[in-house]
Amino acid sequence: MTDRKQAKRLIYIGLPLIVVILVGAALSTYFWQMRLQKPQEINMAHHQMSAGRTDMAGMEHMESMEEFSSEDGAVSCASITAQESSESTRKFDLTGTRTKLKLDNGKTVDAFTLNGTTPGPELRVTEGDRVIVTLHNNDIEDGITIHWHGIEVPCSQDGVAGVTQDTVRPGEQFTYTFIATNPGTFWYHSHQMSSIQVSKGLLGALIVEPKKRFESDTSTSEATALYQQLGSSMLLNGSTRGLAVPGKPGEHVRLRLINSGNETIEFNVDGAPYRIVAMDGHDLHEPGLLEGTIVPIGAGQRYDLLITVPESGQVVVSGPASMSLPITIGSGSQPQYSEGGQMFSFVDYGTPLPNDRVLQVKPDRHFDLKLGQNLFVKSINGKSFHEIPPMTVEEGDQVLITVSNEGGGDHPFHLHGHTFRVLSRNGVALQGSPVYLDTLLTKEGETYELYLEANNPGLWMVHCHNLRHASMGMSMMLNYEGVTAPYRVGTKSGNLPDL
Ligand SMILES: [Cu+2]
Repeated sequence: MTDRKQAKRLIYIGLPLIVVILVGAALSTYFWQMRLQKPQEINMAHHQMSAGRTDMAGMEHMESMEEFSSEDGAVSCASITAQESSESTRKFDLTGTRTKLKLDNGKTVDAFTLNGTTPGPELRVTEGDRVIVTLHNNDIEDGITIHWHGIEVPCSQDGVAGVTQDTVRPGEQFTYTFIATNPGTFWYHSHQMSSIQVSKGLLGALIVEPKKRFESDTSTSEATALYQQLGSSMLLNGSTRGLAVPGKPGEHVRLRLINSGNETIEFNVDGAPYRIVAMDGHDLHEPGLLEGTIVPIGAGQRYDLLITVPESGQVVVSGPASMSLPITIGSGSQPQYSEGGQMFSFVDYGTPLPNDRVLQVKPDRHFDLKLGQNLFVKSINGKSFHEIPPMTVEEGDQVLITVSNEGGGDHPFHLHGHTFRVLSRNGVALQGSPVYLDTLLTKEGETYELYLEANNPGLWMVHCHNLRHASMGMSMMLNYEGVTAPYRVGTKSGNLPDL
């Protein structure tokens, strides 16, 4: 046989073989993912036991596994509720409904609304208030829940289907009670089939006003700007047309930017220098003036900007040109649009606190989380969904978590029930203001060290807030020893928090 003939034969036999192998591998991965994503029944408090795994990331206290397997003295998440308080009570009702929604650009979308709109109503309370929200489900078949993103609620009020409650079926209701302990910009959204239900509209802003204003807070007015992806449309406060914020020259406007979508949004601010006064609802210490700096806000994150309306005209805050949802503050002439600029970094923004006790803390437990991807799944330490062993802690632990983004795009790392402190980025300690977050935007190749105090016993989800990534496997648990889950995730209960 000539070489040519041989080569031809190789192609005829080899090529189809390779295609068959590749298709086979793809399909089996796909079905593996489906199986993982839709298990029949999983106990999120115990899943490392049923999986027979003890190879917890960085876990040094193996003896605790045995403790954990016995239920003696165990506490149910359902019994961990809000403390009594004499503070004032604020009550709200939210009703979820399926609808065909007509947007102000003429498009009609299949949406889920809360009280008839998406976003749902902005809930505004005061620091210390006892907040009572009754969620009703009109006709959303898969059931719905509400998670209070960034609020340190008691376990039973966290709104995660199959972990802290059952999904609320059509005709049913569920009442959430929590104390709004920390003033700031927060939001709420469904945590049943979150990647579907959030993109269909089950979300809204939650603003906790401070009881007493800090002297450093010089704002004279404020506005909320909630960005969301609804179907193929990008909305700002429910509109496709941008937002006009009134403001007289010299006024200090606190602009609460909320990114409820799945992608990072990079904001330009033109027309005046500004300060970033808070991130994820936590004020920064002595934030400096910024100009020509791009502000990247990851999915789930909130940034509060303080902008002084200039004498001559407007300030324009805008995302990428393709999004075309500008916020204009003040009247008068439009500023020139500046493209490019330096990316904002919190590593050296603001000033450190004089006596920062967190820097003296010696962590009791250390976890190492590598966010990445393999074939069709997004993974943490190479595993996906409930195959990822949980981080297990005890109340009172000082916990250090190292998070690395090893690929697959931006991963906004979100932790329920806690606020964490960012200690370092790529091995460099933060030099400016302390930064406390509930959602950390990680870019490919970055490594962060986070510190948290285990002070809120419960079962807490930890996941990427690109909810599509969460639905593809980048979702795990931070569990307290001795806390049990009375609910189950899976097709049997219909509780599918991250689908
Ligand atoms: Cu991600």
